[in-house]
Formats: sequence, C-alpha cells, structure tokens
Amino acid sequence: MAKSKGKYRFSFGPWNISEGADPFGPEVRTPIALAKKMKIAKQLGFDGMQFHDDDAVPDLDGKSAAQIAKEAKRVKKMLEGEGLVAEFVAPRLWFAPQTIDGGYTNNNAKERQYAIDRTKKCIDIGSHLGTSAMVLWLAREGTYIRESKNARKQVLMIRDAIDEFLDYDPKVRILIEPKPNEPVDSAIISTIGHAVGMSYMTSDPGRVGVLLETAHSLLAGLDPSDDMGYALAHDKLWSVHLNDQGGLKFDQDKSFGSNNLRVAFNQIRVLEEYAYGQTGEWVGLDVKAMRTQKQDKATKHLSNSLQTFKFLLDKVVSMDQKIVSQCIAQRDYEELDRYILTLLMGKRY
Ligand code: XLS
Ligand code: MG
Repeated sequence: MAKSKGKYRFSFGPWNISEGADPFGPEVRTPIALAKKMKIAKQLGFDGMQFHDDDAVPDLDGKSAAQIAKEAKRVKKMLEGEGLVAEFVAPRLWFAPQTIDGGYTNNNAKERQYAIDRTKKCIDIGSHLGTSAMVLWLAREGTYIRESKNARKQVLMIRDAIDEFLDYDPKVRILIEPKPNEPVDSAIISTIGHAVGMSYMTSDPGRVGVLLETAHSLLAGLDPSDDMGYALAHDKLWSVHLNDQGGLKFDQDKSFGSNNLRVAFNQIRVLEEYAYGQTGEWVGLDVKAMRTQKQDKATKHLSNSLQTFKFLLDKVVSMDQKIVSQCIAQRDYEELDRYILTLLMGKRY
C-alpha cells in the first residue's frame, strides 16, 4: 500500500471558529479576529487556511479592484507572517440580496450577472492570496419549488458560468463542493457524481475537480469513502472537508469521527491507499464547535478532529494486509468485519 503518512497538510476556514449562532438563537461567543485565527491555526498544527472571498476582503461588493488587491495582499502578508498559505478562496454566493434566488441559476438576469461578477472578484482575490484554487459551494443553485426552475437549463447555466471563469483566468482551478440540500430544498449539483459529471461538460475538464465534504455525502445517504473512491477514479479529488454528521438532519459539521468512527476510518483508508495529498491536495476540517462550548475552549473541535485523523491514520497504517487479503480470498467478510472492529477498539486480534 502506498504510504502517504506524514505528508498530509491540514487547513480550515475562519468560519470554523464561529460564534455559535443557529437558526433559533443568536451568537453565544464573541468574534475572534482573522489575525488571531491564523495564530490559532498555526498553534494547533495546521498548515493553511481556506477563505470565503469576503473573509479576506470584507464588504467586497462596494470596493474597487485596486482596494480589493490591496486588502487581499495584506492578508497574504499576514499568512506569510504565521508561516501559513491559502488553500482556496470560495465566493460567498448565498448571502447578498441578489442571490436570494440563486447565483448562476437565478431567474433574474441582473442577479445572475452579480453572481458572475462576484465570482470573478473571488478569482482575483485567490491570485492575490497566492492560490489558483477556487471552491464553488453551489449553495442556492437549486430550488425550493420544482416548477420555478428548469433542471436541464440550470445545469447548462452552471456549465456556462464555469466556462466563463475558466476563460477569465487561465490559471484558475475550480473545485465543485456538492451538497444535496440546505439552504435550498434540492440542489441541482447534489452529489460528487453530479459534480464530476459537470466537470466533463466544461471547456477545460482538466481544471475542474471536486471537494468532498463528509457530511454532504452522508446527507445524500451515501458513504463518503465511496464518494472519495469515485472522485479518485476520475483523478478529481482535489480537496476534502472532513467532519461528521448524525444522520439526515441539518448540516451539523460535527468533529471528524465523533459520530461514526468506522466511517471516518474508511475515509482515511481510501485517502491513504491512493496516496492522497502527495500531489499537494489538502485535508480540510470543516467542523464547528458545539453551541454549548465556552469562549476560551471553542477550538477543541479543530484540535480533536486533527488528533482523530492522526490516530485513525495510525490504525490504517497498522492494518494487517495479510489478514485482510486472507479474509477476502476466503470470502469470510464476517471475519474481516471482526478484524476491523477489533483493530478500531484497540484489542488484540
Ligand atoms: C457549507 C460549506 C462551506 C464551504 C465553503 O456547508 O461546506 O463551508 O466548504 O464555501
Ligand atoms: Mg465544506
């Protein structure tokens, strides 16, 4: 088995240290400045940070290209000062009044244009931050009501938008992050299969890949490690957002492995088997602290997730391949099941 142990690079985004608001209650912790979040990232053993466009350049809609460049370059300096790099930038296309009915698939031409222009600004921010990777979480590209949008047309609108971005910057690489639901009832690019399919429809499939988030696969009723395998078979797994999820509920962003250790183990097993990370792919931890967590202890979800990753990596690496192969050869999957559970429980087999 190819071993990429020790080669993994870890990242998270400023939104992963949050104030704890949910749809039913306000913030319960005070905001932490970006500079402090970078320090925390370094202290906790992370190598990079992810950004939404306005994490790097707040209120960017009202700013000129020169102002955007100046502020983004300042953030790059801050990163450098901490010995960090930017993994990607993602346009926040779900917040502004213009994106209430979606971005690239909005039924209003002017509002669609806003989404396109905003994304181009995001691409510029990425190059100022020193990353060519742009993540597209297509949050509102879908509908609450089937009859309001034409599904076939929406797919082509997303393709056309991506083509425009590929054309706008010949260096940009686009990572589609699919999610089946939330905030819209049904998303048009809802799974990794949809995202990979979309990549082949674009003008330059070699520059369009995917970011897989554990919880988003689980919310589609799928196994994240199988989804990883699917994207890996297409050489399109360019980033991951590891976290966890307690069944088909709202997007919980629980600490990695906290709900289902075996599902977490299998994700690392697949990544490790295919030497993920050896060509620069990152391991992002898209986790959130519980709302109950107090101010001074609200980064444990990050350190815990990182530690769980490392502990599970040890399990993956110490798996006895002979036992696994024997069980497979004998079609004794009950025995294989026992072996894996024994390994995970840290008992003698
Ligand atoms: C939200 C998404 C978001 C992306 C970046 O559910 O996971 O955090 O990762 O836009
Ligand atoms: Mg994510």
